[in-house]
Amino acid sequence: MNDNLTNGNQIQIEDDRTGIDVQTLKRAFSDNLFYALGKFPEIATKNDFYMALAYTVRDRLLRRWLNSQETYLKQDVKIVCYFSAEYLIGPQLGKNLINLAIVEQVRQAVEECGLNLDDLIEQEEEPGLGNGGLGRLAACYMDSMATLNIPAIGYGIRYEFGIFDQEICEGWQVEITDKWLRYGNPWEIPRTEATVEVGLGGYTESFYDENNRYRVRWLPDRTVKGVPYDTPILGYKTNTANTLRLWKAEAPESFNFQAFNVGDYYGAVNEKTYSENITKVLYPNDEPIQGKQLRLEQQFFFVSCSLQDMIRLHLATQENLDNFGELFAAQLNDTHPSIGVAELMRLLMDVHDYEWEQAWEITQKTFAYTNHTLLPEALEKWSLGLFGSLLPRHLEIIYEINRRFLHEIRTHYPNDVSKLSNFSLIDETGEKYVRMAHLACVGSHAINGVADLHTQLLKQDVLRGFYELFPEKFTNKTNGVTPRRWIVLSNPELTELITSKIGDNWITHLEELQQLEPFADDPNFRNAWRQMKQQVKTRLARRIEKRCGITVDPNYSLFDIHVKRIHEYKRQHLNVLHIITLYNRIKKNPNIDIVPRTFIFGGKAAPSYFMAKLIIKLINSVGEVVNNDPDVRGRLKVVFIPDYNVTNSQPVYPAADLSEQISTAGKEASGTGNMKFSLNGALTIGTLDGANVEIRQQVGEENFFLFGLKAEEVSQMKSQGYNPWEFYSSNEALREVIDQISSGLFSPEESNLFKPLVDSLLYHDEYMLLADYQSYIDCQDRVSEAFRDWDNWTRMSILNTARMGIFSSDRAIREYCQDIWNVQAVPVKLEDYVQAKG
Ligand code: CR1
Repeated sequence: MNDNLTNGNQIQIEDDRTGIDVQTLKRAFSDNLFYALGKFPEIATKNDFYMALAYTVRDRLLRRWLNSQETYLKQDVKIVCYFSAEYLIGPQLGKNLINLAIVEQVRQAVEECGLNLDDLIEQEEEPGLGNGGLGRLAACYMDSMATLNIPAIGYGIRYEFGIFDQEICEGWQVEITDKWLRYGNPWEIPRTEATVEVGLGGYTESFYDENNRYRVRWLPDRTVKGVPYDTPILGYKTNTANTLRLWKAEAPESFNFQAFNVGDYYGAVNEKTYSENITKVLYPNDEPIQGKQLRLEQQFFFVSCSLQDMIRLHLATQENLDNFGELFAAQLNDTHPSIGVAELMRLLMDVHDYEWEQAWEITQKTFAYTNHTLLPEALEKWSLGLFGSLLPRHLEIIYEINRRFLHEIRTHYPNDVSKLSNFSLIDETGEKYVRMAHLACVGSHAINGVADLHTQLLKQDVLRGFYELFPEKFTNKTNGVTPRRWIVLSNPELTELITSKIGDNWITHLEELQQLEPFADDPNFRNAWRQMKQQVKTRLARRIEKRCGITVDPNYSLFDIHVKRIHEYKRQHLNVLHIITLYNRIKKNPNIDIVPRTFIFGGKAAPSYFMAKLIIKLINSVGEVVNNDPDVRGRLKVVFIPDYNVTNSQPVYPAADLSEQISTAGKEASGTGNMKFSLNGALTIGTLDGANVEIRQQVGEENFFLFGLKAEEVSQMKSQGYNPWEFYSSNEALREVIDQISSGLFSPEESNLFKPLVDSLLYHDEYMLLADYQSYIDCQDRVSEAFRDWDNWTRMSILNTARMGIFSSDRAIREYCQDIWNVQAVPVKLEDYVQAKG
């Protein structure tokens, strides 16, 4: 062994930590159990075994990780910095085994130790550091960037408590604190040496520096330490391992000695708690929370930590920050990190002596902004009072950005004063607010939506003015999902079937799924496909039995699945109206010939979102009646899978026959679950909303079940004065369903339970359920008819998978690299830190 620790290239690491043959893996596993966990097999818990295996796998990532960081540092490469307040990376063990290509060896190694790999994989508690689509998208993008050898850092927040765990009690959602760090997190490494400080509050003062230049400094009244925790993100069968760097807030000193000296012991400890609160908990809302100081503190905290970190990295090899924007591309994942625009300006001017013009140029060159929502209530804004008291210097900078921007507006539209208030970064229509989307738009060189329709609507509507002003900044980047997690890991049966026909190149070149198309006409392949589907449906059926105690039939019943956050615009309750409609048909004619269906729901409701929680209760109440009515004879089953998260979603997508994507047109920015389903061979019933539009184009309209109003019809009908009551009173089946809900048929103990929901449908129906009801029912009838023809259904299912290749996150990342980031792939060579044994 060479002990030279001074020269990085010479460091040697035990090859028990890198070897990937079964015997070495076995030895390493026992070693980790003993030395890292202090256990031997006889007294080890399942979690000890999981941890020992996780450490064994982590060891095998580290060389690639260190090599990647070293490569980036040495070569002045441009690095993507993804700024996201949320990451839903899901469980890491299974994914890393696949990316390292050591699944089979590890399976055998643990088997020889008397353990089962799938059990150990299931043991992992996922980091639920996000709410839904936006956080999961960030995780898919991290995976694709590593797989494509794109240098990248994901910056975010290490919430101590992620999204709450959901339990269902008597049909209601109950929230349980997510203590995901309880048993330790084997995937992260704290990098305390890279700790930074972040200021908050206080005031600013101006002064003249030694060169007699006018300067401003910020004198915060609090500082918080940001400690980075790094997780390696390895690409698929490549040496690139990028970093997910999440910041934890800590008090600057573990004790405020001054306070201690004067005897205020509790006050001192209190301050520590106060600082650490910043990264304590994820806001469990999938739309922004207005006016919560802690939320703004979270956003500023992680953005400031990250920008300081980037500047430190930059100055390690560069003389100054002039070329900062040439070496970093910072992507703002929604407006949550958009305070970064003002913070980079501050760091450049107040800390690094840049003049406004140059600082602004660097800032705009560095940032780009992705919008993820069209819901007007979801546009982030902060009241001036709150903003100014927390970030006084940033407010000044925003005023100056605004002054200069509005000057341009005046020149551009000399005769239109209304433009000023429309464009202003400050909303002055009532109480005054900082408009974060406006800040993101002016501070970025590129702005994008996440599906064709969404980008169009941004241009026409939400960001219309900005589009008129700088059309060249706008592009569309349709979302994508990673085939590694969403096919290879989640659906081994499908993976094997596809690979048996077209090889395995599709895993990194998803367009190659096209080669499956001819097999859609091959009866043998269709048979194999159908059997595969049956197998994964059986797998899910067993879970449902175990988890919910409900028996469902994977053989003849159509699995009709609706999983996503619970939200009125996503219209889970429209699905319920269909279930009740079918139930009524059976009640009227118990011998009716009906296609059996299993309705599967899953998703969390924001804890303060009353209507969403009532929808969960409605689903479960309807299930209670339908599942237990002897007339139904098991032909309809309703299941609510509790605690929908990445882990629990993985067995769900593969088992779907039908994917419910039924949001009100114009409301869902893209959707990504829609892609996961169709890639796994589900057919979609959907509106022309978000990426559904493009999915339908790809798979062909004959292989997609379309219904409902189009986005422009929705706005038209709204502007003409939509009256849901007309639909209610003129449609008998609909009226019956609504009346049953309001009469308490599904809530015998409390007949008024669902009144708020019924009233909101009858008197407002913001999301047009009643207008779309008949079209939805008719479409569902077509689905049932189509399902009777199993052979043709299977054909359509194959064609869905075969034609979905463009929805890979690899494709999306390539587009970001070319059109927005101007970043190239940098292959990483595996440096030989380790001397092979023997
Ligand atoms: C959108 O609602 C989209 C994801 C990822 C969500 C969903 O349609 O697929 O973003 N938006 O782009 C969101 O979470 C906070 O906003």
